Amino acid sequence: MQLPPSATLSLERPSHPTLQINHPAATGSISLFGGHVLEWTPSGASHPVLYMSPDAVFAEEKPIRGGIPICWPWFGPRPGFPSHGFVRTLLWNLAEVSESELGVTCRLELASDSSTLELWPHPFALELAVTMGRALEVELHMSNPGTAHFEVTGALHTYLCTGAIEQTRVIGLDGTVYTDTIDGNQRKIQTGAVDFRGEVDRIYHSAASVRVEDLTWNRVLHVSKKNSDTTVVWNPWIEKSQRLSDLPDKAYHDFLCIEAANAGDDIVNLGPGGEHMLSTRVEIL
Ligand code: TA6
Repeated sequence: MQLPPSATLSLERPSHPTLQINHPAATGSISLFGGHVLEWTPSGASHPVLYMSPDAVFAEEKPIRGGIPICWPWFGPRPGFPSHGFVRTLLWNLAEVSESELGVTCRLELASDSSTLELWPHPFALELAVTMGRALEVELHMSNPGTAHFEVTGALHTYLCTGAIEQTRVIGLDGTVYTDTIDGNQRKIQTGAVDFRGEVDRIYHSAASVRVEDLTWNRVLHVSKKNSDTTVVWNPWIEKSQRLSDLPDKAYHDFLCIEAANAGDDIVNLGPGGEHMLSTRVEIL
């Protein structure tokens, strides 16, 4: 495939062919393994926007800890099956890379095959469209080429860098009902900004965009989305950071996840020929 001047394909990790983007508007990288946006930093930014664990494992079968994992065709744990589905540990095809003065757009594709049908008995076709420029836009297009309907949940599980989680808060969810997955899945109502004084793992029932205010780096991120009625906010805090082998013990301090999701009862039902697009957009204000 002919790549534009701002894109190169690195085979430094043979199992994870990686598109390196170096454009006047932004730098970044996308792994074909997992269809996984690894890095994105707009020009002039003082710090990267996406967090990547220094202990992330780049091996087949292992999800990458950081960037934007694609959770599909289910969000969350499923006994006997991989957590967050299986597409984040499959090799996607690079379909197209184009660039303009505004940035670079990459399209990756993944379709069902005999191995996926053993895991999940439905034909599917996915396309991931990633645009890296002054903003980061990620669209997951999903379609049902089969003859029977299917239901999916999923998320664009975005890891965002912070200068200090204790000095970071999320604005835009005040008054929103959320499911607190670390407190018996109780439904609660958010009061004011979301701040972090312990593990946070919540499914907010909201279609709204949010602002992530980072007082340490004096930076505000705007995170918006389309076709998503649930936003997952996660920080593992101390104990879970220590428990996750692909996260340094103190990594909780350095990131939070703001995930554009179709999770919980925000289920997507696709009939034969049906399509759905879930997207997220991140920008430094
Ligand atoms: O982001 C919410 C969540 O479901 C958390 O419960 C935590 O498990 C996180 O995803 C990471 O999941 P992973 O399977 O990537 O370790």
